[in-house]
Amino acid sequence: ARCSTPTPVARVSQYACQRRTTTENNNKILTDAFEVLAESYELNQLEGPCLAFRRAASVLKSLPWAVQCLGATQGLPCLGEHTKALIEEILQYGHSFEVEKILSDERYQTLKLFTSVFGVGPKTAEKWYRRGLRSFSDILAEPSIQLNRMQQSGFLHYGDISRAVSKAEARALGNIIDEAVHAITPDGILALTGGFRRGKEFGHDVDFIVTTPEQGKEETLLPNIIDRLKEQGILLYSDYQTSTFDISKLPSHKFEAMDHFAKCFLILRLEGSLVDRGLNSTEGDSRGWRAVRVDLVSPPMERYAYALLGWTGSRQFERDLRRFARLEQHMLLDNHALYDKTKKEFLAATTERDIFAHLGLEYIEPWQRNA
Ligand code: TTP
Ligand code: MN
Ligand code: MN
Ligand code: MN
Repeated sequence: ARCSTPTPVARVSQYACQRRTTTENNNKILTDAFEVLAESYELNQLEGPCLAFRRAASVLKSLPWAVQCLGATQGLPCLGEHTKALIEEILQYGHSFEVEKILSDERYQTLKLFTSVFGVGPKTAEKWYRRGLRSFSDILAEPSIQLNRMQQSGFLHYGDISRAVSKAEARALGNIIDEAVHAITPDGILALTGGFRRGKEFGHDVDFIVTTPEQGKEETLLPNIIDRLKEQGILLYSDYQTSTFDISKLPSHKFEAMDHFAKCFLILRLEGSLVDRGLNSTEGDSRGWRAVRVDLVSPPMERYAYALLGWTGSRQFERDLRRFARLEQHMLLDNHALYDKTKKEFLAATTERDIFAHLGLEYIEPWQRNA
């Protein structure tokens, strides 16, 4: 097929942190296909090919135009032979045989189902699959399986927490957390982060940063918030992790490792009219609440900018910020700090703009980080 290649604009960077990616995706058919492959590799714990497909998807997400012929992808970074073959196949037939095969694969379907439960990762899913388990009822009926507390809550609230959270619901939760923070400390600071800060309409959870300007006081903030939510009767699950933050440590280049700030993974009961009861009606359930996943992280104030940048995402944007820092600037970046290996010093920052400037990057707004 012939098609005109778009007039070459500026070179597209291989780093997501040098691209502007809004929530508008002009190449969803292609990126959805790449993401199925990435997911399949991830479920099989093959990190390399998984990342290759995530990178390819991320590049196409940043394009202000739809790819209509293979020629149009010429000069784009991160697209290998495999991805190009997929693009060609999808442009020609509307779908990919390889992707369809994965989607109908029993192992893929089962691992995806199992990992959709809060607290179940690829390793646990794999273990259950190898034992011949194929459904939730198989798992729940298996006496030798000991679910941990997180997984128990995951099953208990499965219907609610696998349903997308809306912006309005995120706002309502923001009000609840804001009220709690300020009741505990009047000068407390609350910031929405994660996907909703990037302007997404829906999320799988709601992420907040909470802190206070008083040095050290942030340490007790989360336990106090949790107590308060419990007293209000809206705490359905809480996994609180104390800070293991060590200021003398160099930033970790490994992105997938969790950061060391105090944080908690919660399930909250959200009351009120915002709940879409339509989806519950088949259960004959007219309850006026839903369960929602909420993440809170509490960095010390002097690390606020790094924590905000790290928790705003997207994951691909974060990966590339770190990769860019390491490979292009000889610096180490993580959620806590930025270290210049040439100067052998940590670089302080009070805003995200400071960090982009340290890295020699143009500032990218949160809503342009949907890489
Ligand atoms: P998520 O909430 O997983 O993702 P999201 O908000 O981008 O998308 P969704 O709508 O599906 O919720 O993570 C938000 C960011 O937080 C992500 O960039 C990774 C970061 N993060 C850390 O840096 N450290 C952590 O320990 C965790 C749990 C998340
Ligand atoms: Mn989130
Ligand atoms: Mn997510
Ligand atoms: Mn989260």
